[in-house]
Amino acid sequence: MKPPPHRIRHGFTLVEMLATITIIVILAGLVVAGTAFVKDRQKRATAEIQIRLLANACEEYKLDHGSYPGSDSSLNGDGRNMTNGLFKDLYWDSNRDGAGPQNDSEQKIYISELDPKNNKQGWTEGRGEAARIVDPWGNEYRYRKGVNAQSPDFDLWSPGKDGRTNPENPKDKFNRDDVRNL
Ligand SMILES: [Ca+2]
Repeated sequence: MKPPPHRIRHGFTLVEMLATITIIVILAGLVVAGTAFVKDRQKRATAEIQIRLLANACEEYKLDHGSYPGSDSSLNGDGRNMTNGLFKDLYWDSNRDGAGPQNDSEQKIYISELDPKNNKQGWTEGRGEAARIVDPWGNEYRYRKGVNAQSPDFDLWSPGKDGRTNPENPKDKFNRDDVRNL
């Protein structure tokens, strides 16, 4: 007499499948969140380095010209739309004759890495003399030449991941992720 056939289980039950899928989804979520966190940390570190490069160049510019880059209109304000002026003073055309770095023997280049054609830092946006300097999140750096005309200092910062900043109110929540020169 033949023994009764054993029931052989093939594959998973529905509950096992659902449990497995749930675990995979949770693990994938953790990986994505961790990767985003690491990328954000890297962007902050890059912004700190770029701000240091720009700030050092501003100091060098002041040694040569007696004042920091930018016109007096860069006093006060929220620091918006100032990086094209910085770009021109530090790379393109510090004596403002429009000739550009390649055509001007008197042009002093303060940061050669600002060359838009060799954008290894990924921080120039736009071509030629119209270029602006952007942070690792793609937002323009903010710059203002001190708090008032008597102040010899300057502010240079990134609005951070949220792209927003409020220099008039240091306690504003938008300032929490800003990256500043120290
Ligand atoms: Ca911010």
